[in-house]
Amino acid sequence: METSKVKKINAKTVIETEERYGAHNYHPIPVVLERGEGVFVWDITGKRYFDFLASYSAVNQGHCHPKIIAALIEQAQKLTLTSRAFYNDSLGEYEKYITGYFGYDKVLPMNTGAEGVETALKLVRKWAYEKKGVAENQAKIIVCEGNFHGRTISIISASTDPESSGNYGPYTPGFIVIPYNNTRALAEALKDETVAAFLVEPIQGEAGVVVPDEGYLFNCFDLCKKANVLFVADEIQTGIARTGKRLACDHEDVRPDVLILGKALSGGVYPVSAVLTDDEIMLCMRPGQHGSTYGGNPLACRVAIAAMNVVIEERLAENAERLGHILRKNLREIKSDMISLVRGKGLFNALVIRPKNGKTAWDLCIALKENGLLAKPTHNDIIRFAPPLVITEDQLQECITIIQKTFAEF
Ligand code: IF1
Repeated sequence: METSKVKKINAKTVIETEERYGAHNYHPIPVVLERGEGVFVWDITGKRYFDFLASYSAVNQGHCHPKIIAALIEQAQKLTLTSRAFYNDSLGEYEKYITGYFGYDKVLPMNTGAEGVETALKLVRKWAYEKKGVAENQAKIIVCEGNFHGRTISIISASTDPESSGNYGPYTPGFIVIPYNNTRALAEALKDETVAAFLVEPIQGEAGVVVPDEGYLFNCFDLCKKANVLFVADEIQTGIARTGKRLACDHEDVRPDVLILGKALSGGVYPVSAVLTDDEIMLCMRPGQHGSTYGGNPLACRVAIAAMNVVIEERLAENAERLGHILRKNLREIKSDMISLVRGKGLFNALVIRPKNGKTAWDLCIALKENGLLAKPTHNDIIRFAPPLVITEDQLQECITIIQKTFAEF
């Protein structure tokens, strides 16, 4: 019998092929992965790594979780896409499940996080004109310095990062930018009666896991309520147990008027995002006024239900809360003049790195990779540490040892 010729590729060939035929919109850590399971990934040489990025918190449930993969396979053999021109037997069940899980009247299903954010931007504008009475085309949306909400033209129009927005103009108008973690600045901006909403990350991810002061979210929500402005939480990265609670807003008992989810909503198996809100806002969109070919497809629905069940069954929020304290305590005990700050909540953490002898966060990530742990810097000097939430205490201890060893090498 013909044995399958397993053509062993090598990393150099893979990287060169991407270089030649792919857009250069990323600068990946030089490792070529071929398999993932739980907290582990393996490269094409068979070397095993702890994944301390978890695909930017999309793989909270661990790589290739068997229950999520089983749901994918079962549905994939039945019906993957109907478009919304017709009903199907999965969407209603998913809508009931996810609105019950997060406590909202309705959900608008989309695919990527950016599409979820764009949908929320459209919703709050429509609400402003049709419910709040803002004059047509005058609605404003307040955002924070250092925000990251995605890569579309309207979303980068709100960005303060030149790398995200440079040379992509002309930009979508109607955004007011205020400092993050500053309720006085929000109070001032809310004096503008044309403001529809305040869009905020409960913890700023791309900015480097910037955790605001205790009470910030609660105070912002209260100010918005008094100003008849919608509080919109982008929990695409902070949500779904990552910070040690169901949502990061839960730490302050804040119920966002509009909740945006993505990433781990599908456990890294399939693009699924969602906007959840109540009827007064959601029903401003009527048939034909928004949509998406793949939004709410049966495959996405079955995968998302399975992924969210795993979060509950495996108590991922509790695990993230408990292990996050252990991780930050140990990171803070590392004696290294390259670590200027450790911050985070749950298993959403970051190190702020002080370069030394020309060595940077990037060099540390290369050394971590050599020692069997994958992480990636953001903004040159910050290393995000965000493993899958299924990590055990023993595995975390192994990772802490790797991190300690790596800093000792510098
Ligand atoms: C990249 C960052 C993280 C997000 C929040 C919306 C989106 C994201 C809070 C959009 C996406 C991803 C995008 C990816 C890298 C990663 C990232 F560094 F870009 F900012 F995680 F911090 N809101 N974040 O974090 O969701 O459309 O990507 O599904 O663009 O490089 P998406």
